[in-house]
Amino acid sequence: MKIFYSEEHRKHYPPFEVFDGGKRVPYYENPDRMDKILSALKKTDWAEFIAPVDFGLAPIYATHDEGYIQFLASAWTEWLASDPEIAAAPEQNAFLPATFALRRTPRVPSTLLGKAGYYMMDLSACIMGATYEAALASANCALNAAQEAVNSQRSAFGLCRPPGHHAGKDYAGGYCFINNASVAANWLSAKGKVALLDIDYHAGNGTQDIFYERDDVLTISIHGDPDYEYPHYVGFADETGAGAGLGFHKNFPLPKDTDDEGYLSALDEAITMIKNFAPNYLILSAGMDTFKDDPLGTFKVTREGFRKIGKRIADLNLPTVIIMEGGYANEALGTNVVTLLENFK
Ligand code: SP5
Ligand code: ZN
Repeated sequence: MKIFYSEEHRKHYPPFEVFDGGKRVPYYENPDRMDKILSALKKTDWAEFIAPVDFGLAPIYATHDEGYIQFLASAWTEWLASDPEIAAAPEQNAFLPATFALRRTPRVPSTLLGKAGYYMMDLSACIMGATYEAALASANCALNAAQEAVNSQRSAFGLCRPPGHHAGKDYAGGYCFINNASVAANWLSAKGKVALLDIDYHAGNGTQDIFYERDDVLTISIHGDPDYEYPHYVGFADETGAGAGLGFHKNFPLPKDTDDEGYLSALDEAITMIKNFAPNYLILSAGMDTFKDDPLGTFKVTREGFRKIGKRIADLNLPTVIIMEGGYANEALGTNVVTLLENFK
C-alpha cells in the first residue's frame, strides 16, 4: 500500500496545551505518535512510503477561507514581532488566544489577537513557528493519497500530522489546522461521488461544517456523544445537513464505555448508508482514539475490534483514502494502525 508521509510535522510540537478547566498539560498530539506508527508499518512487507508532491494552495483555498489560511501562515511571526519577552524564549511558548469571538460575530477583527479568538475554537490547536508548513504538508499527504486512489483504483494511506477533522472552513481546533480529509474529499468530488466516514473518537465537527449544505459528499461520523465529550457543541444525532445537504450528514453519538459490539452495530448502520449512497470513493478519517487504553477517550475498542472495523469498511470494496486523525495511546498506536490498514492492502 502506498503511504504518503512527510517529515515536516516534526517541528510542530507545542510545549503544552490547555485542558479542561484550564490545566496546562504536555501536548498529546506529539511527533512520537508518528514514530510509533512508522516503526510498526516498517515491520510489514506491504508498506511503501512516498514523500508527497505539493498540490499548491488552490485545493486548500477550495475548502478553507483565505483570510484564515493567511492567519495561520503569519500568526507566529507577527506574535514574535509584537512581544520581545516571547521572542526571547520562543521554544517555551505557543500561540493561543485568550478571548473568543462570542457566538461568532461576522466581523473579522483587524488585530492579531482579535483574529486568534475569531479563527481558533479552543486551546489545543497551538500555533508555533513550524505549524503552517506542517499543516500544508499534512494536507498534501491527504491529496496525494486521493490522487493515488484515482490513478490506481486502490486504497492509499495519508499518514497525516497534524490531524484535520476539527478544523472548519475558517477555524482551527482540537489539534487541527487544515482539514486534510475534507480537502481531499473536495478535490476527489470532481473525479467521482465521494462518501466520508469519520471513525475518530471525537465528532468531526470541521468536516460536518464544511459539507453540511452539500448533497454530493455524504459525511458520517461515529463518536463519543458531545453531551459528555469534546467538541461539546456539535455532533448530535439531530444534525443531518441543511438545504440541499439535508439527509447527507449523519452523526452516531455513542455512550461512554462503548465496546466492540456497540461500536460495530453503529458502524453497520453507517456502512448501509454508504452502500445506499453508492459512491465511487470513500474517505476514511481514521482516528484510533476509540481504543480501550486511549488517554483522551472513554471507549473500549480492542485491537480485535479494529480488525473487524477495518474488515467491514474494506468489504465495501471502494478505493479508500485513509487519512490519519487522532489516537494518543502511543504504545499501541502503531499496532492499531497496522491492524486497521491490513484490510485494505
Ligand atoms: C484529532 C483529535 O483527536 N483531537 C482531539 C482534541 C481533544 N481535545 C480536548 C481534550 C479534552 C480531554 N479530556 C480528557 C480527559 C482525560 N481524562
Ligand atoms: Zn479524536
